[in-house]
This record gives sequence, structure tokens and C-alpha cells, in this order.
Amino acid sequence: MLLYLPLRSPVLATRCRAFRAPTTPIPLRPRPPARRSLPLPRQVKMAWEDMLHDHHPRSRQPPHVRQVVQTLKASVHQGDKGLPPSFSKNKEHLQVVLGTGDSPARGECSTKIGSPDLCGSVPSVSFDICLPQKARPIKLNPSLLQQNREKRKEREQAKISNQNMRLQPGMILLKNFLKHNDQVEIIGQCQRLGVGSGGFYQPGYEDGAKLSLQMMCLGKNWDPQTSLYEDIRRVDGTKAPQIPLHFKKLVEEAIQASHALVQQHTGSSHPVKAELPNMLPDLCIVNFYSNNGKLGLHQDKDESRESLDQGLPVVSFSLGDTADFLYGDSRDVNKANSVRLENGDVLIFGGQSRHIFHGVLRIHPGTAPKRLVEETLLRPGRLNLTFRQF
Ligand SMILES: O=C(O)CCC(=O)C(=O)O
Repeated sequence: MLLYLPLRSPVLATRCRAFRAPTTPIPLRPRPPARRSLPLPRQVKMAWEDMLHDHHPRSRQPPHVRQVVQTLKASVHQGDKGLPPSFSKNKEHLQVVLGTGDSPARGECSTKIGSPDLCGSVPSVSFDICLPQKARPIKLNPSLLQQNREKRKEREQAKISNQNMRLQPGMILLKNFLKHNDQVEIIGQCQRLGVGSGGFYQPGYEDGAKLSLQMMCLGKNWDPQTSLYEDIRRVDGTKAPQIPLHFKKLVEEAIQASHALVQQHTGSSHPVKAELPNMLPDLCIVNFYSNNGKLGLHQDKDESRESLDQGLPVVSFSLGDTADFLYGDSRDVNKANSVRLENGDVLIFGGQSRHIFHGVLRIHPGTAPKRLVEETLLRPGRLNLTFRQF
């Protein structure tokens, strides 16, 4: 905000100039960041320059460039003030931050300007959930000792799957359900889809506030601003990629495993599908949380009336770092229960748990299995996929 003051206060700036010794360099205007590994596209550059010349008439600009200016200005203004701690998924309560905590590292992103005709032109930045290949450390063959250690770890992980839990009616946690090869496959697919059209972006609202995560939707796009599922993403005019068949298969298997667990808990005459109905996913929201990512308490209630009324479950896959997941009957964080979601875990909430308030309180950095990170180059953080049926 050092940059910002002189522009907001032209009178002050003039006075300073009048009283300073002539040799003192006067910071008349801020400069764009000095270290840039990619040239800024022309429109973004124009927008940046326009922001610096706030007081100049903007009528020469087309509306889509004006919108970029507004977005940039919003980040400068609000980045300083801080934001209310939470907003909803329908704007009021999703945890949001401004700034680039979740943005790709410098030099690892590509900036694209969306089509102004389709979307009103907010620039989107493609995000790669994996580090570039060149960052991959040279891998030596593991020693026998290391191999044994890894095998032991895997055996211990397998035991964890016996810790499956029925957290409450309709809410099942399957520990370490996704096997290593499935995890590698999911991360690979999400990476490929995520850097393509309709891939990861940092979603936000018209006032410039952003969610503190990167998001990609499969099947249809979910828009935080409108709370609607749509064919075309409003911010850049792209279509959501399809849900890979392999993902659907894993969802089906997870629901079957949950039914078995419900049966175990409730006895043989209990109709398991009444507690946890079946679901055929046609929507998936993929979130990537970096170390400081979070998501405020909210309900998932933008699916169709029939889907919600029938309590068709949300199936959630967790990969990478561990998260503290909150859930409860109200939006009050202090009254919420907390459960750790670790790499490979699948959480299912349907039936009478379909409308729980839930969110992600924090990510535990460095908790992802080393082997998975080495193999996939997944960035530090957590990948979450939530499948739903519209
Ligand atoms: O990341 C998670 O575990 C939860 C994601 C979520 O609540 C959502 O996408 O609606």
C-alpha cells in the first residue's frame, strides 16, 4: 500500500514535492513488480497502468479492460484492509482471502484473458497442481532398508482402513480407501485437466473477494457468485471437462463399501439405502488447497431439488496433505465436530447428513506421503474432489 497512498492523495503528494529537497527522489508513481518471468499480456498491462492513473478518464477503454482494472484495484484495496473471516458458498459464508496465497509461483503460470464477449472478461490463470518436471529431484534407487521401511508403512496404512467410521447416520468415513495407484491416477488426471480449458482457477466474487483455494469443476461448472451449476463458466467462457470414468467407478465402490459399513452398524434388517442412498455422479468440484487454504462452514445445496430431497450423498476424496474437516448442524464453528481427513480417505455424507454444515479449518503442511509426492510431484497442499448428482 506504499504504492497506493500518493495516488489517493494528490494534494499530499504535491505538498511533499514542494517541501522536499530537490535531490530527494520522489516516488511519484509505483512500478509494476520488477521480477517478472513472463511478459504481461497487453490487456493486463493496460489495466495495471490504468490503475496507476486512477484519476485519468477511462472512457477510451473497452468495458472488459475496465473490469480487469476493477479486479486489480479491488485486490489492492482489500488486500490491506483484510476481509470478514467468512462468507457463504452463496457468498455469505465461504472463507475467502484476497491476494495470491494460492496462486501459482511466479513463472509457473500462464495468463489468459477470457473472451470478453462470453464472460465480461475476468482474466483467469491456469494452475498446475504439480510442480514442474525440472524441479523433480534426481531419484536414486531406494536401498533395501528403505524399501522395507516403505512396505512396513504400507502395511500400517492398510490396517488404518479398519478404522472406517460411521460418524453419524448417513455420514461415513472410509480410511485410506483410495489405493496408491488410484491416488497417482487421480492426481495425474486432475493435473492434466486442471491446466487445460475449464481447468483450475481461483474463484471469487464480483467485488474482487476470492476463495482461498483453486477450483475446477467437472461435468458442469459451479459458480460461487450465482450459486448455479452452468454449462459455460461465466468468468472465462470455458466448458467443464467430463468426469473421468475411473473416478465414477471409485465413487461407486466407495458407496458400496459405505453400505457394508452401515449394515455392520445397524444390523441385517436395516435398509441401508434408506440411510445412504445410491448416487451416480454427474458433477464434481475439485479443490486444491495450498498450505494456508481453507473453506468456511457451508451447506451443499445447489444441486437439484430432487437430489437434495432424496439425500443423494456427496462423496469426497482427499489426497495429499491432511485437513481438519469441520461438520455440524449449524454454521457455528465453536459447535462443529472435527475429523482429520488424510491422504486416501473418502468421506460420504448423504441421507439425513446431506445438509450438514461443513468446511475445512486448516491444512497440515508436509503430511502427504513422501512416496506419493515424489511420484506425482503434487505441490504442497491438499487435493479434494467432491462428487454429486445434480
Ligand atoms: O475440501 C473438502 O473436504 C470439502 C470441500 C467442500 O466442502 C465443497 O467443495 O463443497
